[in-house]
Amino acid sequence: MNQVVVPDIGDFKEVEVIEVLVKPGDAVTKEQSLITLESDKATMEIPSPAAGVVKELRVKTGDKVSQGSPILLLDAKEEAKQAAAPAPRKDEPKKEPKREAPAAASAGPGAAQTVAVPDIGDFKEVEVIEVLVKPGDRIAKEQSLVTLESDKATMEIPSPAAGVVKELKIKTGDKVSQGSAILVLEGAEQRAEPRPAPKAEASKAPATSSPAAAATRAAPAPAPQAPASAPRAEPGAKPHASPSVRKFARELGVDLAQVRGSGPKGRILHSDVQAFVKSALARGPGAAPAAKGGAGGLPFDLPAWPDVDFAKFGPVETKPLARIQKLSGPYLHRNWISIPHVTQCDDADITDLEAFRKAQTAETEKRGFKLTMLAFMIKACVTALKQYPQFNASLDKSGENIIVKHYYHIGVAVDTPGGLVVPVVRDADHKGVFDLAHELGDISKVARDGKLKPSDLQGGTFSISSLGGIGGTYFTPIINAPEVAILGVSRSALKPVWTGKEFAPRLMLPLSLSYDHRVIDGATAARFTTFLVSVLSDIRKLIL
Ligand code: CAO
Repeated sequence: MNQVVVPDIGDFKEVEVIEVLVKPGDAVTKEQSLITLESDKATMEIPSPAAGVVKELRVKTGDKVSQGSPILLLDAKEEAKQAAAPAPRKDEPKKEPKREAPAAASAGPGAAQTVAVPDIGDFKEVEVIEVLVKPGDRIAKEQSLVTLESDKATMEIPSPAAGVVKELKIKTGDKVSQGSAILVLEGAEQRAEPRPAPKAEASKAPATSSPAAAATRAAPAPAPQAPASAPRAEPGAKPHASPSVRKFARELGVDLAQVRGSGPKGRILHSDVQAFVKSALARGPGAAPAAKGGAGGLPFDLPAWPDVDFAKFGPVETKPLARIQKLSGPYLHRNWISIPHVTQCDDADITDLEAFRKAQTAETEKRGFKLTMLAFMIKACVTALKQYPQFNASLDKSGENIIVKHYYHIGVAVDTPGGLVVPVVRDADHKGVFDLAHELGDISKVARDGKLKPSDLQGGTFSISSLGGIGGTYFTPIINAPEVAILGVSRSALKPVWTGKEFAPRLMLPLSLSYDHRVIDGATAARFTTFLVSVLSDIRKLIL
């Protein structure tokens, strides 16, 4: 069992633990980050000196640690132990001489001096991720000049003196090592003073008290430390995140400036980046890379969702969404935002159909079910789908082919106390209007009782959403992907209709057909609704 301790972290003492990245029972690999430390100039992840299993944590978030402070107990793997013993740190001899602050090439007040990268421990060829000053800037001593980042540490390099930036010698993306020139500083008021060297024994200190640990590199000795009061180059402008979180964000293309940090002092945690990506995906393809076959990205970022404290304006109450709303919300949102919807509206003259339906009601009531308009709608839709098969289809995953289905499973939106559900009436083309009415009655009861099985909701080829029993005229139903169209049915009303000779009172049924414009052209949609209207207006066509 090895006790892993904080290795040589240069001049840093009493540095805050801002994240503990492992927990007891975790199997860790060699070099895996264990904790993140942060001072005002550097963020460092302390890597594991060996592979093994975490037995016990010896630190928690908020603790202050220095070199030698225990981090955790590690049950190191055998091979790690063997690899361990001899090697002292590679740069050990180099660390013996006194470490100096960023070097000044020339001395004397007022003279121009070249500021170079100071001793940054083991790090070589470290990427410049931000240049925090520009030529002409008047800077204070200890003001941060550039930010360097490796996969384990982010470091800001402070200015060794006050002065005016004459010339930059590096740019973002450059790779630098100790001694690389950063900039030329003019009118420097004082020469940089040598910084105290790390104690000789400090540079030899193993990262753990076990031999295994000695083999691993210590965490970087970060840039010379500024006093706590030192001004930051751009106060508050830089998002606070550890190197691994920055790397994670970079891999996902996330701009950390847009991420809200939930860690101490607003620090952005791994989970914050995950939550940001999740919400960006839920917001749709404009906010995150689109899935293949999706609508593609927008050329701009959507603004963040407003975070309003409503209680400031009046009394409020917070209630959770219903379970079905929580489940279906993201799908509705995805469908709405990723399918280019167009809604084609029309009115069907159902005067004769309604008379026929009413004439049958006595008979069907005797048989124990209600003959609703919806049963006729299903029948009429199947007839129209057969005439226009592209409405009974889906786009394949590539988005390049249409899969036309030769079965007719019609989804029917049902309003239940728990939320909206869409059970599917299977093989509607093989069923008569009475059968459909019977089945509709049964399935909407099962839905309202919350007893639908997952299979009752699957396999739909086209959907109908009827608000006719409630009211309203037209609306825009959301396509139930991967279907490509949905018919909205509103409340019928008696309207004066011109017959060619006179206005006659006719019962008109408002229809709203939403269709996926990637698959269906506007002209085809208008033909579909015109055909549907003609079928509903002349019930003889239903049996054709
Ligand atoms: N025009 C005029 N009256 C209509 C009508 C229409 N288009 N459709 C139904 N009605 C009448 C019925 O005749 C019935 O009248 P009576 O009580 O006098 O017989 C009454 O409205 C209620 O009908 P219903 O709702 O019981 O039956 P239905 O077959 O029309 O609908 C169902 C069944 C399950 C679709 C329906 O109950 C329902 O849940 N609708 C809501 C669907 C929904 O929420 N869609 C929105 C999706 S988008 O959020």
